[in-house]
Amino acid sequence: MNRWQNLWRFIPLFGLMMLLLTGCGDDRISALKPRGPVARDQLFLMKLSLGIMILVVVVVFVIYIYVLVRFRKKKGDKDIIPKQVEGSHTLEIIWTVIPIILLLILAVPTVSYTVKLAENHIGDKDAVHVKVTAHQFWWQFEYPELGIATAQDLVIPTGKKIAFELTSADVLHAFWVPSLGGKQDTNVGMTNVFYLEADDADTFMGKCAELCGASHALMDFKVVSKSEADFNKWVEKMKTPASIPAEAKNGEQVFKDNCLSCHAVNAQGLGFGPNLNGFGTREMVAGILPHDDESIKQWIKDPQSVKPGNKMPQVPLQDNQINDLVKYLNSLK
Ligand code: HEC
Ligand SMILES: [Cu+2]
Repeated sequence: MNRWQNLWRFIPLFGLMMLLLTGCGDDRISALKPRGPVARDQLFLMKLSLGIMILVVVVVFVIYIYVLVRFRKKKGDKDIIPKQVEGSHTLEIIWTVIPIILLLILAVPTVSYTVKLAENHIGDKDAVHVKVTAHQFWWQFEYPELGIATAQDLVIPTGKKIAFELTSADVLHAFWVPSLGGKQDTNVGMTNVFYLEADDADTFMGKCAELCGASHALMDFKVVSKSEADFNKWVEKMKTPASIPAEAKNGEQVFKDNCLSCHAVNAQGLGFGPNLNGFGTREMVAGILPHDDESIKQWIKDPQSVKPGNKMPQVPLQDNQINDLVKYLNSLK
């Protein structure tokens, strides 16, 4: 068996790796399964450029193989050099004009979509304005016109343009929700603008797409799209102070003594850490752990073991204080 035959045997392995490593198939985080108009436009551009490239490769290879076969050295051919052709106007025009046409087909939609997708919709009466601030390693979302702020779960209405204004509090990050489109960098001292839109109600996964430190790979967030009515209900809820049940009162005190310096728990407070208003309804804890009591305890006991290098300190607490905190945090709805 020769070298090449050995290589063929790896093809199924490469195929499998491609499927696994690209995360194919999850339509809550796939640019190939668009769930909104921006992602659809971007997928169209990908298909268009891929299509043109495949066309060029196929045509070149067909001509190449045809020439190899048609003009190969035949039995009896003497070692002669074929007739040399120099300067053919027809051929030169053909191979200049065809690429120009292909580039135009590619360039016109690409440039027009690039301009369209960078439109600034802040201030449109039909758009929702969201200010995104990326932090090592969490996401802060403010809705200036609605008077609310939240973190980790970005809640949006379906069928409306979400006009983003993006910046960073520390280093370069990038905001990416593959199902809805993107991505967009967040830079310190600068604001970038773009918009996204979701077709239907679902939860999409978001990622930081720019290496930003030890826990970059854990800097996940969620985009929760709701019907307009449900979104409005959510906004009202966020503005109404949570009613803390009696069994969570101890926890509230522990929180005030140890955590309030960094975490706001009101409608639009911003602090060193995420605003925890509405924390009880978040899909995840710290963006990556499943939302349950065990995860909350694990996070409070040792945040660094969950997200190495994050900025939340380990606060020395008794187990019963942590249990009280869990009750309190879950009552923030
Ligand atoms: C010095 C500031 C600071 C203090 C004090 C602090 N935290 Fe944090 N906390 C943070 C930061 C920063 C994060 C974001 C970490 C990340 O995800 O990178 C965070 C994240 C969290 C999260 C996850 C938020 C989410 O949306 O999933 C919870 C829950 C939390 N803290 C609870 C607490 C509790 C309870 C206390 C008090 C015992 C506390 N924190 C004290 C800074 C602080
Ligand atoms: Cu990041």
